[in-house]
Amino acid sequence: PGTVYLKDYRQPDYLVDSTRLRFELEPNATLVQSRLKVRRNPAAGEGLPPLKLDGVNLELLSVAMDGAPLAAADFTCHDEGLSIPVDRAEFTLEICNRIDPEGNTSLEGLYLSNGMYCTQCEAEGFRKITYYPDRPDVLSKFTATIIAPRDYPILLSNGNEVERGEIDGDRHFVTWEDPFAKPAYLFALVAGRLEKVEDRFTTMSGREVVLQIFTEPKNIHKCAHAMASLKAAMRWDEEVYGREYDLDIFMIVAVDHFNMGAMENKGLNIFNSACVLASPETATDAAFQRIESIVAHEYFHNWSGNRVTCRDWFQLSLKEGFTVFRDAEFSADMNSRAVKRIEDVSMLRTAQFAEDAGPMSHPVRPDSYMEISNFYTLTVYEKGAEVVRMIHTLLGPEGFRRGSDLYFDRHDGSAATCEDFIAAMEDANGVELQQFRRWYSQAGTPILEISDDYDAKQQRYVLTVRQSCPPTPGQPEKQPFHIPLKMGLLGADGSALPLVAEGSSEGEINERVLEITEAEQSFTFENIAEQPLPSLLRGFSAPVKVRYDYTPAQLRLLMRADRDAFNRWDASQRLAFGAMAQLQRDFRAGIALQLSSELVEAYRSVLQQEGLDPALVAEMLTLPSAQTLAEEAETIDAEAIIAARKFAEHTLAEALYDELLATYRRLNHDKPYRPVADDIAERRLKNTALAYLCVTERKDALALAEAQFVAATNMTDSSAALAALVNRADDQCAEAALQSFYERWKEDDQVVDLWLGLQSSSPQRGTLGAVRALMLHPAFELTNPNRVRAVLGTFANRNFTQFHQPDGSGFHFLAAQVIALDKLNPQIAARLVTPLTRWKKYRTGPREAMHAALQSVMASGQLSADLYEVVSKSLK
Ligand code: DPP
Ligand code: ZN
Repeated sequence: PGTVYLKDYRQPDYLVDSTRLRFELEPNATLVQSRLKVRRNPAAGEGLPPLKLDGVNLELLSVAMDGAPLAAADFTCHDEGLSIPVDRAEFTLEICNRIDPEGNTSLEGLYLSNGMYCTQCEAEGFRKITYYPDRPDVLSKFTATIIAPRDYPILLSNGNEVERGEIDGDRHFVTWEDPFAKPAYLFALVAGRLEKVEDRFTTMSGREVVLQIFTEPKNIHKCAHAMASLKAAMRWDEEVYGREYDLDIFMIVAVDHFNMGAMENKGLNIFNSACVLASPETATDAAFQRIESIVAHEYFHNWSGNRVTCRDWFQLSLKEGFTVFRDAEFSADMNSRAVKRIEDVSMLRTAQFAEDAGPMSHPVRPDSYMEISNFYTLTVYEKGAEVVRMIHTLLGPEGFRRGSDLYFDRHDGSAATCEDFIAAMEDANGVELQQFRRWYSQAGTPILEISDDYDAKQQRYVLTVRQSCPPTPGQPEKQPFHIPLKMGLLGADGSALPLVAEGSSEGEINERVLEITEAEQSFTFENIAEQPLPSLLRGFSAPVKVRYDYTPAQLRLLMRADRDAFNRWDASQRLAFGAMAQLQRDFRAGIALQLSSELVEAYRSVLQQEGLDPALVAEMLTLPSAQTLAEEAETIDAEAIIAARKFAEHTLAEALYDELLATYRRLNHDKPYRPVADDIAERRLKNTALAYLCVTERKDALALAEAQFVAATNMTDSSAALAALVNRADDQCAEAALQSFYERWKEDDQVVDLWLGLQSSSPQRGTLGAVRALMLHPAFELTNPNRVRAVLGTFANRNFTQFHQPDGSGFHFLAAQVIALDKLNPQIAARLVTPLTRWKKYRTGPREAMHAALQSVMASGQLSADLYEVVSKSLK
């Protein structure tokens, strides 16, 4: 496969003013007809170059220009599309082709999912439907007529329904017209036997919008939460960004077979069932919150993505980073802000930092790709959102809003770049963000090494910050970043010290954003009456690593007293990190393990401290995951990480048993289920306590889990109890619980996914055997990405203990599955191989075994472009 470079971007030679599509749906032979009004792009240069259309896996039937059929000799048809000679500046092109939705297991283009037709066109799926300039900077007005047998009563596409009727007795049709010009990746079509729930929303200008959610009939009772989330998101976008919805109808469809979480097609969002369907009996708190954020995310794309789209796929973060930032702020406003931030940062630090340090490391705006699907990454999404958040921090909320207003105004109805976004932020605020742009072009996680000096006599405190960034593929040297470092200073009693920068005339302030722009920089604070304790990078104000030598006592003070809830949690993580690092060293040195008493006592204080948000307590009591420890390690010693973590968990559980039990009892009350922040927080702490109690494998602890499992009336409590049993109880007891759970829920796809994932994530010996058995279970399908993620994704990414078995069996098992999957669904195969790509960071032993597993994938035959890119870059 070839490589595409950002530097090679050229404007499209031709524009498509309108696109008329006609589909005759048949499972193996769907007929697609298109009529395109094509015009030479005046901005693209002189002359009339050939018209190039993308097309993959299509059976071409005919092409006509201005009504005249073209003979095969009049144009070129190859594996990736058509090239048609052109002799006029404007013309109508008519194309007819055939496709096979049933045979399409890649889930890109038009395919069948449980008998329902649906589409996924981002990024380059439209070319699997018909020949077209499949690039985001070609915007066109679409009309689509869908013809289907009448046992597909629901026929949907983007925009407004304009016509419907009967055809030859047993078929019917519906025509949809989208008044907004859009690129092909936002096109959508759905056909099936679906039911809907309907609601209404009145926009801020008083227009009424019909809201509809479509599902298979069996899931119709699971739409209420998504509907409520949608309405909340619509209101929020009006209030916070001044953005109003623009069509008269907004539709969501739930689909079982889906590669992504969801897709923001104009007016017709298509969702992975798992990201839209929920009921208290079947969905966990985490699922409720995920649905709220994804429904909002896709809705927010209507402005940040659809009204203003991307010029080319290198600009993907323009819409994704910005929209993730928008949905994160929405979720923070709907729930606990601190906890949302902690969850996002945990994920970023664990998975995005690892990506940024691995062979696929790329800037937020990549310079090149072989297969764009591989760049729907944590870097583009999550780090991209952090970059937008830093702009928000630097400009403040009002300044940021001025910038976003200008951005939407300037670029509405067009395709923009990351550069356009920053320029709008600059112009709206009269500031200059030249150096800040490096966040878009330089890969890697910057490191801040911070030291300080206090002069008691002068009452002067100096903070010195040195920044660096490790080399990444193709970028050996980095220029300094522009980094907002939010910080404060604490006195010995934990009080906030007033900060006055050198020469400042500001009044008393307790928090500052230091702007780091140089490789080394010092900041001086005057009139500091005592030796201060710095609270650094509050709220995780930049996606960087901070190195500062805190003592355990200082960390405990921050945990107890910092005003910034995020940094209280972060201090708990640093303390745990230190303790676990010591355990890992001792394990390797063959010294008997002993857990730092500072950590035990810090956790005890957290459990005893009154008035804390229970969700924050739960987060503070959660040890850094094995994956997080691995990311932080210079060389990953999986065995030592597993041993250290296991020992720390056991020691904490035993030492704090009474406090944990008291916490559990206090929170284990019957309350009608509501997925609201306060209740979610209580359940989270209760179930964290239960998991710890069960780590001891004491009979009375396991009895609590069994009792909760039997009594639970919501999926959060039920699955937490089941997980505690599966992870800790003897096989018989766990098996019985798993069986009864499956019997009860086997008809429910979302619960079955959860059931599969619970088993794949168990750290118990023998899980690989269990995973193999699960793949033979009737519920498992290799063609269903949710099943693959539940069983294989969970095993490889969330079961550090079993995946890293010293004999390498986990690695070879994963390689074999990736090879099989690549034949069916390349996108998912390329995702699944990720854990093996980190082989270079491992200690010798696992390192060679992972490398061999990866080589076996490479040697297995013809790989898809998706998988080839990831594997070949990782073997380099
Ligand atoms: N559907 C994916 C998302 O919303 C890609 N646009 O992030
Ligand atoms: Zn998105």
